[in-house]
Amino acid sequence: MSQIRHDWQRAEVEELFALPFNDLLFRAHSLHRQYFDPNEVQVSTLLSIKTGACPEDCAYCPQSIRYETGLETEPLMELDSVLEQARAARASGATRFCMGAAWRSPKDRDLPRLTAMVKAVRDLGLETCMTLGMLSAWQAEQLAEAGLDYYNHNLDTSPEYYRDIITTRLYQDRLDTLGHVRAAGMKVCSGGIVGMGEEVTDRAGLLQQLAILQPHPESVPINLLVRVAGTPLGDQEELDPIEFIRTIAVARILMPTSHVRLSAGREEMNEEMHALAYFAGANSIFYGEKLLTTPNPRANQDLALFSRLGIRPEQRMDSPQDPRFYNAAAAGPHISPAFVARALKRRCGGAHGLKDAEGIADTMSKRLEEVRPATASDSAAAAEGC
Ligand code: SAM
Ligand code: DTB
Ligand code: SF4
Repeated sequence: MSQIRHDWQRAEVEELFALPFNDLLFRAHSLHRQYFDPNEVQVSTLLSIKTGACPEDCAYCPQSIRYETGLETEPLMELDSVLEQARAARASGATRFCMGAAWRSPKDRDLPRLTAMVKAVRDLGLETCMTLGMLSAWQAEQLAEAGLDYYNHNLDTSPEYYRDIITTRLYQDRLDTLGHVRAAGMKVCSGGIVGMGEEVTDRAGLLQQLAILQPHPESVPINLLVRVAGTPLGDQEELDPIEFIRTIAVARILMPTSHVRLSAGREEMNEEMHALAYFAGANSIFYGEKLLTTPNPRANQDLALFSRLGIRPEQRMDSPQDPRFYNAAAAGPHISPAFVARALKRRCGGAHGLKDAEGIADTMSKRLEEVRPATASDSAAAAEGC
């Protein structure tokens, strides 16, 4: 049976959670080595481009207008200030810059400012990611056209536990946004939060929902709840760290070709727990001293641990300046025609139609299902298109 499955049942996922810890970690780590260099971790930096006063009621979130968290609100940042932060992130070694806004969804009139940010950050040679709330199909297309690489939108928890956490938008609204992102040809970043008082079955339900998406999200952030005073979950009991590591391992098994990101909550994790998470299959982190509004370990702390563990920060391989621009490993487990069409446009000018793109995307995706990591022939196959 293929290791890349989209038909996971909740009961099967629960069985994985119930495995003896060593068996679970062995299985996760073995798969991890088949698809990734186990000594590489991707590093992304986050910036809050619009802070606080969000109308939604997400029970975990310090940025909801409904909770007294003492947060200072800030309107949408100016382009120059965003660029200043992006340059600093690049200088400290980040390869992806993720911009987050405390919105239910962006207004159509915000799009010109947002697309200008995407273009300018891209021009610095950074991969771009945004998380702005729900998107319409048109908004997703605008962002994709500007060159946005990833869109982050989390399912957060299982469909059943969801209603205990958020009442102002539906689970289906989130799935619809992910559909628009995918249809526009962007890579999907979607994960959730653990430690919100959910049961194991909810952690299994969250991961199962992500794993039945076709293709899987290229990036899967696993956040450990940051308990912020003033939010309804401010006094939530701490999650057993072993359960957290199990969640990472199960995510790795269900989505072997995705980057699994050790996201919020790292301030609460010691170095041993970080090391265990990397062994279980985490291969991406948010890097830099702040997440959106809460603290994160300092970059030099992460680098010092990388050095002790022999881990290298992953280098990006899909820059238009890079000869490996078409490297399939960087494009994700599934290459959409829209992704290839945009790549062809940037690389070869407007000489190719969607038909060329469809053929190339198909060949590359098939090869990726068969062989990992991507080989030089992936690049060669794609280069035939030029
Ligand atoms: N407003 C947009 C949205 O909700 O889609 C984008 C920003 S929102 C802060 C992005 C994600 O951050 C949420 O979906 C949630 O998973 C995560 N998050 C927010 N507060 C958190 C907390 N206290 N602990 C862990 N994760 C959190
Ligand atoms: C994600 O999954 N985690 C990040 C990012 N996507 C946007 C956000 C974490 C936020 C933690 C709370 C805060 O700093 O406000
Ligand atoms: Fe708003 Fe996003 Fe926070 Fe929910 S998670 S309250 S949508 S900023």
